Amino acid sequence: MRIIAHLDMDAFFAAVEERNRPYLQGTPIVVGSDPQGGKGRGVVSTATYAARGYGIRSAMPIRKAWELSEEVRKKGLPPVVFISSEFRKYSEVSKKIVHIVHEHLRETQKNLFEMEPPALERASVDECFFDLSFASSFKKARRIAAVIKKDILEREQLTASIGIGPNKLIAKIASDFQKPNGLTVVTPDAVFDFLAPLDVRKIPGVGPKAEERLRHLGVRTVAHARKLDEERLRGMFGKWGKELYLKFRGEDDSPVIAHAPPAKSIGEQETLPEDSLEMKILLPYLERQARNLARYLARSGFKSFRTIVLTVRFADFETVSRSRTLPEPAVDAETLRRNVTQMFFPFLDRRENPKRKKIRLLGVRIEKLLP
Ligand code: TTP
Ligand code: MG
Repeated sequence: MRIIAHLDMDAFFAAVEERNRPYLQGTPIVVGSDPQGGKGRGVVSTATYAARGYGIRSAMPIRKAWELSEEVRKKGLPPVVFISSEFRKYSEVSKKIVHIVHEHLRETQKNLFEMEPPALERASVDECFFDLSFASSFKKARRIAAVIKKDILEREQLTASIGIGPNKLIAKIASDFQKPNGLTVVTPDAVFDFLAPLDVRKIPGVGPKAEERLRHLGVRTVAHARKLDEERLRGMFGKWGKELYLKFRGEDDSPVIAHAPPAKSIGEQETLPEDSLEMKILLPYLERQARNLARYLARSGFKSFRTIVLTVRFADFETVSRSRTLPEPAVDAETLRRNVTQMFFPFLDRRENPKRKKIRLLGVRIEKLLP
């Protein structure tokens, strides 16, 4: 029997900022780009649960969050504190959390069996899957998860939500089920009923488009969706239809991959304060991104890169990426800067920009990283 856990930190970036500033305890906090008094152009990364009470959500335009905050301020409620995101800081905390989980798994397992350390897979900056099958019962697995949560709270003053189920799919949905600070266990015999009332959007992979198409057929919940047979789903979604058919029934046999391959690419992107088509304004952004990436590369476990990807988003949101693979691996900021600049020039004229549209966002990524 497999027992899989999924851990996801609560309001992660915002929770880290709140923890670091005890005087903000309980105040609504939004982490994201600078709202610039309601003129900012970026988006919300995340918000504390207090700020979510105002209707603020991840990926919402920062300007909208500002407006919501102004509205509540007029009603006499505490306004939102806006903080700029600092990814490196959260990434450091993320490492500590993973370390705590690892420690527990090693410890618990040693007490039980003296076996190899169990599998832990980092799924994103604030979530990981780990295999608790060695506990051999869901009851014991729950106890281990509770201890991990308690330890994260004591050592990092942060809350996590954990879901436990017979596979990754159920564990992931379960961790989201009682957020924040939740612990939800779904035993194999409970899987079918657990999923039935959920909105189809709760199934990982079902995004707004798939939701829309299902809604067209009057399908909202997983129970509804089970009325569609495999054939029908394949007709609608192609190969993915079969996977969906299984997911609606809570079936998933994907493994927890202990050593997820290290990031194959690193990148930065920025929304400009104002749309522009002026080289003088645009180039410094790319140059800074190139410098940052080269610096980051030097500190990561990687030594060199071979492929450079430039992303340009125009004012009308059309987004174009161009990549270039170098004849041999490079290491330095100067090579990166030179290539990015060359790749960028065609966007200033007819070659890549026949309508001479202004540019809204610029990004640089490096790939084919070598250790
Ligand atoms: P999530 O785990 O999706 O969100 P969360 O941890 O803030 O809140 P919760 O899990 O309690 O619902 O994402 C983890 C972090 O990733 C989040 O803190 C900030 C970042 N993030 C973005 O930058 N943009 C986004 O659109 C999302 C969803 C997350
Ligand atoms: Mg989270």
